[in-house]
Formats: sequence, structure tokens, C-alpha cells
Amino acid sequence: MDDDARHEPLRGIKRLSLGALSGLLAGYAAIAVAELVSAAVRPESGPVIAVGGAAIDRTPPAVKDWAIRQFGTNDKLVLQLGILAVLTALALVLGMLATRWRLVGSLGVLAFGVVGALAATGRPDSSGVSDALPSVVGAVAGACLLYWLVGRLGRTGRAAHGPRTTNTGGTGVVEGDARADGGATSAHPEDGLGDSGWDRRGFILAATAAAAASTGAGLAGRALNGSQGQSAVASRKDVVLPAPSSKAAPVPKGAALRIKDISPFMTPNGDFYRVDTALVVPKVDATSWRLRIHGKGVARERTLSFDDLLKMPLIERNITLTCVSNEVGGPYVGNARWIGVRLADLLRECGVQPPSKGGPADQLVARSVDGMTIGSPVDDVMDGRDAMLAVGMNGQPLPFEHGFPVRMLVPGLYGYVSACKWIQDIELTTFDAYDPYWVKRDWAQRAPIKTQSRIDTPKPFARPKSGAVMVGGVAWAQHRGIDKVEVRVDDGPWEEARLAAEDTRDTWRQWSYAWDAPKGGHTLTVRATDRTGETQTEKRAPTIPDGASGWHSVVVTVD
Ligand SMILES: Nc1nc2c(c(=O)[nH]1)N[C@H]1C(S)=C(S)[C@@H](COP(=O)(O)O)O[C@H]1N2
Ligand SMILES: [Mo]
Repeated sequence: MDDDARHEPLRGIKRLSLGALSGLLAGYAAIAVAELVSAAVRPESGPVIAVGGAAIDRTPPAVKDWAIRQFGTNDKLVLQLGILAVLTALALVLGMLATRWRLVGSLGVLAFGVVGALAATGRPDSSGVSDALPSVVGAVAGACLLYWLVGRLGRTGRAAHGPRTTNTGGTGVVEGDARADGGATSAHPEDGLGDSGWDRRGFILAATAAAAASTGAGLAGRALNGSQGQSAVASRKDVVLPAPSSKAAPVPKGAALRIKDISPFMTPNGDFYRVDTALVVPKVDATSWRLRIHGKGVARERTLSFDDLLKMPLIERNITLTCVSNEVGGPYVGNARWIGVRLADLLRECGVQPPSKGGPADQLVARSVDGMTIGSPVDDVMDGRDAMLAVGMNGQPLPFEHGFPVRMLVPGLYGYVSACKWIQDIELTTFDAYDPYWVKRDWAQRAPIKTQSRIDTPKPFARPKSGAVMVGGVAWAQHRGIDKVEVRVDDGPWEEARLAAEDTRDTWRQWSYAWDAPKGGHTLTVRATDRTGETQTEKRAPTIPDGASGWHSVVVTVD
């Protein structure tokens, strides 16, 4: 029955390993408890999400672009895994430290709680100090657990003293622990104190119970956080999109070329690129959703419900959306059929005048439920183009990822200055008075989409057979329209590509070029000319501050 007795104090590797395990369990408990508490506060207030969000808010554009390039739409998963990896490493280290300085380990855990709390309350969507709760409560739970678990290991003098045989036996763990910690701040923590033995049974019991309780808390938190989205999911299922009063003109037959591997003219919702700062996709219940329109020069402030919007005349339009972070040849562009309320009409009902007609506000700032702010020129929104508050995408209510229940769209402007998802507020203001989220991070205040063209096929480093090779892709210059696309092989002359029929000047155009490919290595380059007569510039520009420029080329080897 040796198991029931106290053992020699633990030392060396075994002590460190069990300390590390204690740290790991404490970290796990902290995250799990925080998850449970976040269900009572807000799902976004959990420490991992909050720290991830804070990291996104602070990531320099160059690093953000790099992350998007490396990981694409998985960038957020990679970020969260990275945070978990760092937390794991820190938990291991704190656990090992705690075997020597018990209180220091626990204080370390609490310090991470403070970091999580600061991150959560500092996010643009923070709803105040309550967002600190999950991190704080989780950290306290983790700190207590670490303190308790490491206490089971028994305390030991410095290794130089050699093993001691005095055993405190049954004199009470709490008393012995208190003394050990009292000494934690002195230079020789345990000098003059006897060693206490290690409580193997207590450790195993406590560790097992903590692991089980944490798993329970974590799963309960997950389930509760998930169920909060259920009313939103139900409200989306209930949406019946009314027939638009102004239908999109039918897409001309020749708009879609029959070429293998070319981007389809309409991008299906499931394939549509997604770019946003949300680690948790906001789940907004359409029945309680409201949009407020207010600010400078708004004579009649309004607050609209989703039903109010659906009762208004709806327009249906095909619009190609592009992200400013799209590199030359990149994937962040897509074309969809949107249904929504014409934004200019709504603004006029509120008494808004564009600055070109004497209105006092030149910037419209859209604010989302997750605290994103996106500023668009009022003149662009009201100049007759089909700027809209969209409720439908390709015949369906907006997918949650793309802004359900309502998002904004302004043809011709990059998404970060026009396409606010999960919108809940529109404020009329000036460019001088307010910098929205991305402008605060050095992106341009105004950003019309640059003329671009992309080779979809052949792919880079493809090995087509010599002879007839079909080169194809898409070109876009939203709200100006594409007039011409040219292809160049190596340093040869520019040859005009065949353009698919134009749908509207707000949509991209497919193009193709029948190439009689000779054997060998070749570089294919494409460039487009928009309807203002301007040809896409060869000059390379980075994505920041207002969009990449340059020509897309693809290197292939013809066999
Ligand atoms: N709430 C919110 N809206 C947002 C963003 C965001 O981060 N948060 N990103 C914008 C950017 S940069 C782009 S390019 C478009 C992308 O829209 P999509 O994800 O539907 O393709 O959404 C815009 N709207
Ligand atoms: Mo974007």
C-alpha cells in the first residue's frame, strides 16, 4: 500500500515533467473555463479569439499580405493554431517554473489572463469590460489548478542540498505549501525548511478530475456558443427573397466562353473568395437586426428592420467584387448576382445630398456588428451606379460568411472601401473627420478598382503539348468596363484576344487566345484596356495602399 503513503520529494526530470504536465492542464482548464464564460458574455470574447483578433488589428499590412499569400483563406486557422502553439509552450514553461517557484507559475497564468482581457476589451467590436470576464475567470481557474497540482509534487530544497529524508508526513499539505510559497520571493526559497513528500495519489486524482472538468466546461461552452447562432440560422432559413422590381438584364449568351479551366462567369457562393477580420463569423438574427442611418446632413434619421428593407423596391444586378489585397494574378475577385435596395434612393429619402450637390458629408461610413468600419465616397454611392444594400447573393439570402443579413456593395470600389458585411450602421461624415479601420492602418481613403487581367489557363509551369493551346482568363475594370485584352508570347507583339460578350461594365469579362504553341519554355503575358481607353499599366505596385498593378504572366514549357 505504498501508493497511499507520501513518497520522497520529487526531483529532477520527473518533477519537471509533472510540472510541465500541470502547466498544460492549467492552460487547458483556463481556455476551457474561458470558453464556457464566453458563452455567457459573447462568443468573440474568449481569449484565443480575442488575442487572434487583436493580432489581426495590429498586423502590419506587409505581414497580413504575406499571411494571405501563404495561407489564403486558411490564414485564420493558421493564426489560431499559432496562438494555441504559443500558449502550449508557455503553459509547459510556467508549469516547470512552478515546480521551483510555485507562486510564480500561478502569477504567470494570471498574467496571460490579463493579456487576454486587454485583447478582448481592446477590439473594435468590444462591448466593454464584460469582455474581460472569460479571460480573467479562466486564468484564475488555471492559476488555482496549477498551484494545487504543483503542491501535490511536494516541495524540495535546492538540489545542492542533496536529498532530504525528513517527511512532513500527515502534518497537512496546506501548511507546508504556505511556507514554501512564503519563501518563493527570497533568494533561497526553501532554506531551513524540511522537504515534503509527493502526493502521487492526490496528483493523479486532481489531474484526472481537472482534465475531465475542463473538457466538460469546454464542450458545454462550445455547445452554448453554437446554440447562440441558431436563431440566426433559423432566421436565415425563413427568408423569402421577394422578386426584384428591377431585374438584371439576362446575361448575354456569349458572356461565358466554353474553355476548360477558365473562371466561370458567375462565381458560385461556395467558391466566392472571403476576406474579413472576423475569426468567428458573426451570426446575426435577421428578425432583430436593425440598420441606423444618421450623421451630417441626414435630415430624416432612420432605423430600418430587415422586413422594412424587403418591402422596398429591390434591384437585381451582377457585380464583380475585388479585394485590394489581391496580387496581380491573384484569386480575390468574384462575380455574383446580387439583390438589394438601391442605397442612393434610401439616402435621398433620409434627405442626404451628395457633396457635388452641396451636401455637407463626403464620406459614408458603414459599421458592422463586428466593429469593422468601411468608408465610401458619398458622390460615388449617389452618382447613379448600382450601389446597394444587398440581401441576396446568387438567388439565396447572403451566406453568413458574406454578410447575412445585409451587406453593402458599390460597383467599382475595392471591398475595403465599399462592401461592409454584417452592416448595422451608416453614418454620413467627412473624410477629414473620420478614418475607418483600414485607413487607420495606412490603406488609402479612396480606392477605385484598378484595371486588371488574369491568365486562368494554362496554369504556371504547365506542360502543354505543342500545337493548339487555348489561353484564357478574365479581365476587370468595374464601372468603366473592359474594352480590349491583349496577349503577348515571350517578347513578341501584343495580339488581341477574343473577348466574351460584355454583361455590364460592372462585371468582369472572360477572354481567350488561340495560341499555336511551339516547343520550349515560353512566357505568356496579358494586359487589358478599359473603356476610358487606358491600358493596364506594366508598372508593378504592391497591394498597399490602393491596390496592386502590373501585368500577369505565366511561364509554361511546351512539350
Ligand atoms: N464586417 C466586415 N466587412 C467587410 C470586411 C471585414 O473585414 N469585415 N472586409 C471587406 C473586404 S477587405 C472585402 S474585399 C470584402 C470581401 O467580401 P467577401 O468576403 O464577401 O468576398 O468584404 C469587405 N467587408
Ligand atoms: Mo478587401
